[in-house]
Amino acid sequence: MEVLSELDDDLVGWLVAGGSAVVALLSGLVARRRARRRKALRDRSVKVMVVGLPESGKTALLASMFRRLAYGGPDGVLVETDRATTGQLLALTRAMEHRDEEVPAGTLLDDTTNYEFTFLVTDDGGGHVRPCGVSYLDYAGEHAGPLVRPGTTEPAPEVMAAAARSDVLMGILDGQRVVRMMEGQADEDFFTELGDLILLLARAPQKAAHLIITKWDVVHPRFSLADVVARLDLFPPFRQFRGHRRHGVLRVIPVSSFGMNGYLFRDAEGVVCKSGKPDLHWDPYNVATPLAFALRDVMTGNTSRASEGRANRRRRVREFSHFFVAVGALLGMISVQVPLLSFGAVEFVLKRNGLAGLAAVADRPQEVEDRVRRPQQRSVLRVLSFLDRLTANGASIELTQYRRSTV
Ligand SMILES: Nc1nc2c(ncn2[C@@H]2O[C@H](COP(=O)(O)OP(=O)(O)OP(=O)(O)O)[C@@H](O)[C@H]2O)c(=O)[nH]1
Ligand SMILES: [Mg+2]
Repeated sequence: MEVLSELDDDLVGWLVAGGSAVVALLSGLVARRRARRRKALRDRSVKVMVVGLPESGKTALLASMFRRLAYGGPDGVLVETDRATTGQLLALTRAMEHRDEEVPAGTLLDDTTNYEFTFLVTDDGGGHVRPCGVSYLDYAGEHAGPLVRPGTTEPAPEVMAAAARSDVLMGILDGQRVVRMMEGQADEDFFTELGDLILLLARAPQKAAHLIITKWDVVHPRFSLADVVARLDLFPPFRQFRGHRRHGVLRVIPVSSFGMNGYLFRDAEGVVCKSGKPDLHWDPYNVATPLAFALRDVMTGNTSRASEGRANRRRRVREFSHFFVAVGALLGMISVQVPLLSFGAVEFVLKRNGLAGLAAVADRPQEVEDRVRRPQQRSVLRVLSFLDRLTANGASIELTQYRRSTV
């Protein structure tokens, strides 16, 4: 009997130890699963990558976008960054604005910077919510050459990585070179580089793509956007690219960081000058439109992909923009499923009517806002409505529409 009871004690001890090991293992797995779920839903930031050669106007555009979006407006939405980054951006805007300063110089090869912008929304009760953001990489245009033309030298790894993870690719066409193209004097490399850029955009069908024409102040006095698109359309790679079947939208957007009012201009020698007229101020043109379309197009493009096949099929989260998944889940239109074991894929399922809701969020966020209650949900919709208004007032041509109207 004694032997038996000793055995029993051992057995009980062993079972207890084994049991608590199982409990510890399970609770570890559950904790890891929670962390994976949080991670899958945390990234509510749209990643934007501009692709432009040296001198094409990337840094001036960054400064102008910040200027346009940082001061807020009637929607109660503005963008903010941390103190150090705000300091860097204010140095750039001051250089554009101040009569005694020179516009920003070219970005140095090692000065690649990722700018993280957060939307700050003042809610109805006067509180502040930070529902989502945008990241934007600024880098020396020298990296863009090897990025668009593989096989030469390698671009910096951080530039390569940013291009791979971006949700939106914005190819930059330098307005000054566009004018020469329109005059029939495009330089030797113009169409080769344009072809390379288009190829890069074409190879990334999962991303939203825009072509931005910078320095519109030098183009517009002589040529309209329709003129420029009609000319680009004579270039076969461009024509093929815009006719390519895609989920995302494809736009051409003109911007001018100098603005159209003549405050900033180049003199006959090509030196950048600032007007001495006291009532003229730096007033960039259409510079927030690319960013506004970026968020909207990410939502629209991903919604269209999610609608493929049966509505309630499981999809892998990583195949969609993190922003789209996180916003869809926040608004209750998607449910995110995380397996207990860490090697299983994180998936999402569109909820009943989720697709209609997501489509409405992409196209008419205001309509969805009436239905949601939580401040986080309302504020993300407030940002989308704000950007919607920006796009409605901005200049652009959607190329799929263009094809329909001209065929
Ligand atoms: N007319 C006109 N010139 C512009 C505009 N934006 C930029 N520029 C000029 O174009 C030149 C290049 O602008 P940046 O913004 O430095 O170009 P970038 O693409 O950042 O160049 P890198 O940093 O060298 O790759 C500068 O001399 C600017 O003054 C614009 O909207 N209109
Ligand atoms: Mg630069």
